[in-house]
Amino acid sequence: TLSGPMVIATWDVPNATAKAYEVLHGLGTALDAVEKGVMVEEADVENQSVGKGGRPDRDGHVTLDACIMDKDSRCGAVVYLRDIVHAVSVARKVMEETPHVMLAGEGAKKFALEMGFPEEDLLTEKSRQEWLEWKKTSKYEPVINIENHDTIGMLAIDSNGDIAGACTTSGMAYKMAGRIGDSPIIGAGLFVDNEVGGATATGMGEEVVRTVGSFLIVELMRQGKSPQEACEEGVRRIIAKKENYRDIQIGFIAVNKAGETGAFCIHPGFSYRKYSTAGHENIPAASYIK
Ligand code: SD4
Repeated sequence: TLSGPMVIATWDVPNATAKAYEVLHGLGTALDAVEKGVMVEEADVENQSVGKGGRPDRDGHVTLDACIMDKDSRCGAVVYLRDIVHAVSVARKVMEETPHVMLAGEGAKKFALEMGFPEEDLLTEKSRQEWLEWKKTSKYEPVINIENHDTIGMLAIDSNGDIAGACTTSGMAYKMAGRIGDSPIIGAGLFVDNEVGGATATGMGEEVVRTVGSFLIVELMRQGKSPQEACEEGVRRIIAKKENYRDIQIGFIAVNKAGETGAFCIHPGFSYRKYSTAGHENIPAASYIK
């Protein structure tokens, strides 16, 4: 059974989980915790898979995807958002201030500016130089476990026992212009059902979308699987549908209403951060390929 608030996040992102836990510890909501938590990675230019400093698409544009979901199954998302650092906060505004769930591209940016978000160039010199280097061959070959941190998906349980989640990314490096991944798609990159638990994904988004990965995992937990068993089945489902699964990485994390957690991935190297009353730790995920 649950003993106090907790948060988990994809990859080893101690600053993000510490921020989220600070919110939870101050009796903040899970919704505030996941937003404030993932914002840390969005602002961190060293993380080249999220927010400012993210790797661009093949035309040199950084485009962000993000979503957020709360205890009442309210949700908001932005896709293909440019020039705004905190995509997750725009997603939250979509949830709270509009009759819609998802805004894209120009419309998402217009809305963000109306809401007072600052406009900013997201392409750092480092990411620009790497892109120019990539352009020499222009080969789209997503790298497995880039730098051991990537898209951030976060799930939190607050002191009321309520669950919320958020997911934010700059997507696959050098994607086609206009490409949207799993991360902003409710049910794919993130899903929360406050009666059951939550799940979120990282890795090759196309595969997560076509198996509706996070929704699948939450439904498996509803049927009685542990978070660990559910994450394993989520990965197995992808492997069953993908002949060359060895070429890709997928990582899932999940938490249930009792605060039990689980994680599973295709290739070794994926881990998740957990911050609870028991402490703050980086937990390596078991993998399908040993
Ligand atoms: C996407 N799932 O856009 C994200 C990106 C990611 O490893 O996690 N990359 O498909």
